[in-house]
Amino acid sequence: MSESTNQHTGVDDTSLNSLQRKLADKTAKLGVIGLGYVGLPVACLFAETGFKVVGVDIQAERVAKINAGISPIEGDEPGLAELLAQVINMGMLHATDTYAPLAECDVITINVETPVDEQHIPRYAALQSALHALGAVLKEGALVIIESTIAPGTMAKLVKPILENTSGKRVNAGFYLGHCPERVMPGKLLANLRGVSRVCGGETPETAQAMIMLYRHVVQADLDAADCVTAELVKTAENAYRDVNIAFANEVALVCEAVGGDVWRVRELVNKSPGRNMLLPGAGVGGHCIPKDPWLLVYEAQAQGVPIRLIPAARAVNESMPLHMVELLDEALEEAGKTVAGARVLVLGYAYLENSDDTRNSPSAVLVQRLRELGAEVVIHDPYVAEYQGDVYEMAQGCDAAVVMVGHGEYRELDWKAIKAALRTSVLVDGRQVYSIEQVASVGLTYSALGAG
Ligand code: SAJ
Repeated sequence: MSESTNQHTGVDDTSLNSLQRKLADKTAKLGVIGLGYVGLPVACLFAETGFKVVGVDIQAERVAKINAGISPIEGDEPGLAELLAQVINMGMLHATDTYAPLAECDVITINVETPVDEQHIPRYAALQSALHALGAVLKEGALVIIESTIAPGTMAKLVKPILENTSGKRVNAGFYLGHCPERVMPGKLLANLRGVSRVCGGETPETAQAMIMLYRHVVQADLDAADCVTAELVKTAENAYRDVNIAFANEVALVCEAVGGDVWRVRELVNKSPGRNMLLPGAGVGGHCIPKDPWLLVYEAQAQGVPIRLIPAARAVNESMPLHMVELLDEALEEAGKTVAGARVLVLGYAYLENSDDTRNSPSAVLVQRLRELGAEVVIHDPYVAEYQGDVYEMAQGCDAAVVMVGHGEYRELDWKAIKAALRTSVLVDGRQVYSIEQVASVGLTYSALGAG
């Protein structure tokens, strides 16, 4: 057996050894498929460290903007626009809407959307399309890394077979394969890519080591070697963990309402107990990953008939919270002699997260739809979402209630005397503990807070 034969696979690792050398001296050519809010910063960071990077995206206008050094990513992403302009001007990054240039790439990451549908089934059309197109041009000995979040089992059952069948190469021989799930957050894309640890799941331990060599150029945090299924499990479990814990806080809030407690005070005192960290109850759970990843985590196990109960139940609790806000509003309006039907309601916050303009899976959308179904007139304000910006005091004019759905900083500074003066009926429903009862009682508002009985 020659010295470069791999004792795990019995395959000559020459290509992996040469790839590792190219990763060490940054002569490896990188490809990034999917130039969205994950792929674009990934491409920029590797280009900044000295790799030649080609980015591929199916949206021609996005490709054109990127090649002009203009970031297509909405929202405030510190440093991204400047970094993109820099790497484009240096000629280290080039974007294209064709896969042909990937034929020269030694490493290709795939960063495309991996949504679940209404029935919580993963929909991998974008991933499958990228894999088929990549397989057709895949270079001998190239390393393919899936960065998108995927259900445990997907690398083995979907990614590997498609790449082998479309490239005619065998994994660990004609190409190498790994999964390094991204851990980015809107508003902190570059900071997270540089500063948050990552799991490098390789088809073989040697592949995982090659991945670590690549990411070490960008990531100043732990890079943990693992196999692919572990990497799939870690990313989906970490977000399911958060979702279940938010659901726990939400259910304690419902208990507090029923028995006359204040969940915010309860949470504060619970968290004084060693090893407790109760999260924040709230008007709902939105965003691009927390509502989706729990379903990816449990998909394969459920398909095999394993009784999975807690994680779906937590999803149901969190999905019910915007509707619970409608119930709180209904009770508060009734106290003021009004009904939801015919009421004019000011919704404060449409983004899914405080101080963000991201509206993906926004709980406010669920609340607004329900209010309209019940015959209310809805006025939406959000200082970060362009279509809902405006003078909140003017928007409060003639409304019967204000409902706080998002804890934007601006809402913590509102002049409630002025809001009360503008409101037709003085009702405030607070879904994010933006106010204290003392603050609002002093201005004579009928105040209803999530989790305060
Ligand atoms: N939320 C609550 N209560 C909480 C925390 C969040 O109701 O205690 C709600 C938020 O209002 C929002 C939703 O949940 O609607 C999601 O909030 P999030 O803070 O989890 O923010 P995300 O969706 O951006 O989650 C990301 C995730 N990061 C990655 O997937 C890489 C998540 O794993 C992180 O834990 C989270 O950021 C974070 O810690 O900020």
